Amino acid sequence: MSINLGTRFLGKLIKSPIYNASGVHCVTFPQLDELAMSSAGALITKSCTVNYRDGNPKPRYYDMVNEEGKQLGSINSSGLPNLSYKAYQEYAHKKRDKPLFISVSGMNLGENLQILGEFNEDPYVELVELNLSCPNIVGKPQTGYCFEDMEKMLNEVTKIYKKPLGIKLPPYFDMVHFKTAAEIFNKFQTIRFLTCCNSLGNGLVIDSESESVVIKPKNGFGGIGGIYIKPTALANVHAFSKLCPDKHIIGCGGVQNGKDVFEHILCGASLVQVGSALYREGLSIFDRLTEELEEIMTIKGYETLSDFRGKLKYL
Ligand code: OXC
Repeated sequence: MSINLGTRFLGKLIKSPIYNASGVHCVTFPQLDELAMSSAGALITKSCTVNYRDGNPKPRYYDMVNEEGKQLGSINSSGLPNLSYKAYQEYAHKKRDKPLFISVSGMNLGENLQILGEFNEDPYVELVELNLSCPNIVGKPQTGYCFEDMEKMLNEVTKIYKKPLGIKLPPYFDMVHFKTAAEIFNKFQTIRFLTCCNSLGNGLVIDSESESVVIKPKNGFGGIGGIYIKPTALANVHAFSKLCPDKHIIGCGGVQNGKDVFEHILCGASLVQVGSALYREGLSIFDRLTEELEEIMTIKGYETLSDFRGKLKYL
């Protein structure tokens, strides 16, 4: 039996569905080069703004692990440290043998219009994920949680950005919110993919021994990732795959092993991103996840991802 992990995604053949989540190992050019050389099927940059940003004060990332050293999850409040959109645009001009997504998170509508206006004219920029869900900018709400603002934003950006566009969504928790958000996305034909989902915003992790928070920004509040978020991520992947059948869904949240990748695809994901676990384990995680996914497919007798993609059974 021969297993093929390839996926057709917006006219491209992506050899493996597994790659990094924006934010992990993707700020600097050497980090991006390492992703390009790894067995990830694609790579995505850190969300970019008009200007270079240092991000929030450190410590701003903390890994939660159990007594056996197994990762439970993470909390971060990075605050969009990035090299600026011009830098990632320059990176897009470099030769590489796998697709590059550029994540964009302008500080306001004007910044998103400036960045996407320039990207629209550059044939080297092919795949853009517009991040409407960063929870860590002091004083700024997550656009994805205000449907009116989100629709306005999408109306404006799709007027100037004519290429296929993806949106990175915050996690939603209410059936009515899934439906309302999906109705907005379905109004825009150029929105071709939805990434479900960003971290669980504004959690609080504390250390009872020191009686303290564990990250510095926002008095310890930050986005939660890892195992804690997997059921929420799967719910968002599955809900939007049903409600937006013409769009690709990219799964993100709680991926630590091949079974997690399998489950995201079973719920309808075309591609699957890895965040917290990549941060902890490093780039070799892509080899491990690939092997583990192939092993599950072999046992189940699946040769391609479409043999099981979206085929979740109900009771
Ligand atoms: N989600 C984001 O979109 N951005 C980062 N953290 C997060 O959880 C950040 O840069 O703070």
